[in-house]
Amino acid sequence: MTNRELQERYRQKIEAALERVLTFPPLPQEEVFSAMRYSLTAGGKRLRPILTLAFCEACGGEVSHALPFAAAVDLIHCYSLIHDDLPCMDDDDLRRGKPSCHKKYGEAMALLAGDGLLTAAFHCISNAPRQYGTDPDAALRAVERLSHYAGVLGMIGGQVMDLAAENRTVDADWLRQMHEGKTSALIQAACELGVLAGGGDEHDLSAAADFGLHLGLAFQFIDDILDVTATEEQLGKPIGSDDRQHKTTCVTLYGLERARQLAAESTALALDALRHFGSPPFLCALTRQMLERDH
Ligand code: GRG
Repeated sequence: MTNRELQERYRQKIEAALERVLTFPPLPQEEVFSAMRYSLTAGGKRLRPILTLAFCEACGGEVSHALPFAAAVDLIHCYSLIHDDLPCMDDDDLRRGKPSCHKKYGEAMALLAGDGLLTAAFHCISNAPRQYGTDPDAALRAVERLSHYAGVLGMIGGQVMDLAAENRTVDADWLRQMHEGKTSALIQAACELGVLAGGGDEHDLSAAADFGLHLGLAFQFIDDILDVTATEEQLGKPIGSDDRQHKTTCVTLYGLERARQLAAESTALALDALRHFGSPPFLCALTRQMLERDH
């Protein structure tokens, strides 16, 4: 099977797991389910849940054991994007080429849909021992790791630093810490949860966290670069939003050429971290693919 075919196979399994999370009988709360489904099925790359499945396999586990963890990570990712687009945050009207959740459902429903996805993520993991026969200790540890990385010391903390950086110039240390929180943290969670599902040990967790940190930084560098070099059609969201909000990015701080070098250096560090797992070809290819991405 080629790497592309394996990626597609992972994607289909993730979509099916998410579909199970989103299937509800007709209820008076239909509108919030509809808003959750709208954003969750809008066509994201599914990078994070794919990493969860791939790390599970890299640790010798079965992909089916990682599905509830992978779904949980993508539910949190989707909630963060809905909230990020709200007028009180980045105020973006377009996401993945479609009206953002609040544009379609209104602000209150978008806020609740994000909250609903966040809550569903932790239900998904804590219910996994009952629904999928997941090891309860692994599920408990997964809740701990995911809540750490998604919380104020991780993704939310990164967003707080992002808001505080609007309309002022921040230095390289600030930018790095902000990127680690906003972007690397959830990617680290995705990788660590794969290790937990695959029965990996503390050394595996630490190597997965190291990989996620560097892949996340490379991913964010490319995101900053695409914000000035890509088209709205490619990205499916407005371009130049960093500039409009007077945000410091790796492009404004270092220039395009150095930003590209930094992305390549972080990619190399991510590939180094994969050596702990015997450099699985799929994960190596995915890591390189993220450096070349155009959306
Ligand atoms: C916690 C209130 C609250 C909001 C969350 C953390 C956060 C706010 C927002 C982060 C949003 C953001 C733009 C993070 C940077 C990471 C990033 C580049 C996300 C886009 O990820 P992709 O490209 O998205 O994987 P797709 O659409 O492919 O799923």
